[in-house]
Amino acid sequence: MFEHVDPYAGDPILSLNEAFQQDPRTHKINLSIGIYFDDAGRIPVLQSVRRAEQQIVAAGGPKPYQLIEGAANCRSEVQKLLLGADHAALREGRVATIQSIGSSGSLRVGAELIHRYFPDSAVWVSDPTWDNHRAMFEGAGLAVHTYPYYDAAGVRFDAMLDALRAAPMRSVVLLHACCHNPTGVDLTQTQWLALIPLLRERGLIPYLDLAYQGYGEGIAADAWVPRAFADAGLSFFIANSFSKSMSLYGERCGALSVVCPDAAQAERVLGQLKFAVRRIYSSPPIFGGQIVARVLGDPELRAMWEAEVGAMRERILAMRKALHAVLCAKLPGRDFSYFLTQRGMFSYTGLSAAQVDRLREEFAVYLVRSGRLCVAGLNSGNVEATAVAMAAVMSA
Ligand code: KET
Repeated sequence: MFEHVDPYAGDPILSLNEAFQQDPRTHKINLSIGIYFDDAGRIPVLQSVRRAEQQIVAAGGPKPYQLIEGAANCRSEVQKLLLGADHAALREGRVATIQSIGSSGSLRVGAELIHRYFPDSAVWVSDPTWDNHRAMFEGAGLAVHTYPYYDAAGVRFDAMLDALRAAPMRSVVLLHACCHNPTGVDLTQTQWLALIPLLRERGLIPYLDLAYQGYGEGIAADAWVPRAFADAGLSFFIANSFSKSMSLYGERCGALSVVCPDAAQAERVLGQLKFAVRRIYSSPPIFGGQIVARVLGDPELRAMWEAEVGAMRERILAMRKALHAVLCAKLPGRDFSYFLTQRGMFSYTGLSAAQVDRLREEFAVYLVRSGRLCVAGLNSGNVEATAVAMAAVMSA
């Protein structure tokens, strides 16, 4: 019956994380998947989240189906989080938001809408990008191309603009709103502001992915791009995630927002997002959305959360410095300053796939084969060993 079914080739990130779990070596170090671990190597439960969970459990109540579009309190908190509480787009009711299954579910639902209503549009993703972007849009039936983004010399902004200028009108442009995955290198604000007129003139459809809010500079600062786009009057999609920012990975909570020209269009867009959701997974889970709504909406929990995200960001910065210091000591004369300047969870090390394989096989240090290293997996107990192993494969 199923002999013609192909074996699954595995996923470059998730399969590697599974291989790590099965590795019997006790000194193994997981720098593969984009998950924040604390200094003891555990996935933290944030205090703000724990308090919200306790309140929800104490309130009790039945578990009906969630609305197709998710909970109203969660959706409105998401809008305020992204655009700021008093943004004109919110007052004018022209943002369509659904609570979804992580930002992955959000990205995919947005892709469904694009496929249906912009059937001739292809998607342009950065080279490189998060591996799953291509798969997700192709899975929704869209063609996916790349625009130049980054090489060893840095962001290829002029080449990026040239490619986008040459893309057909109404092409979809996937952009990382902060903490670019995998490079850790974002456009500067000046570059973003130079991109906006091009997006507008070419009638391109910006699709922002905001998965690492709070890991760059701060909660509000990391929402600078969607706010700049909205201020400029662009219409755009934005998928955002609470996996990393609230350490809620397995609760699968994120959202998709579409900033529209007016309220009537936003209402139709929301309707078609609901239509897409109903046909794929019917409605989102309740619990994660209620945690998010409480943490964002309760002033005390909100302040606690922002402080906790700040501490995670600071710890990553400390690990960047520690890794940089040991590598500079081991391999003097080489430039490792990129560890200090790259932002967010990841460092793009420039290590080859062969070097990454050697790190895993010989030293039990796991990186993604693109050379992406999750700095948030480093801690005071493993950073030295990581640097020693990296120095060994780099000097071979
Ligand atoms: N966008 C980006 C840029 C991203 O890195 C991830 C996850 C997601 C979206 C999806 O997150 P969600 O939990 O669906 O809201 N990235 C990490 C995990 C993964 O690959 O699924 C990673 O890059 O390791």
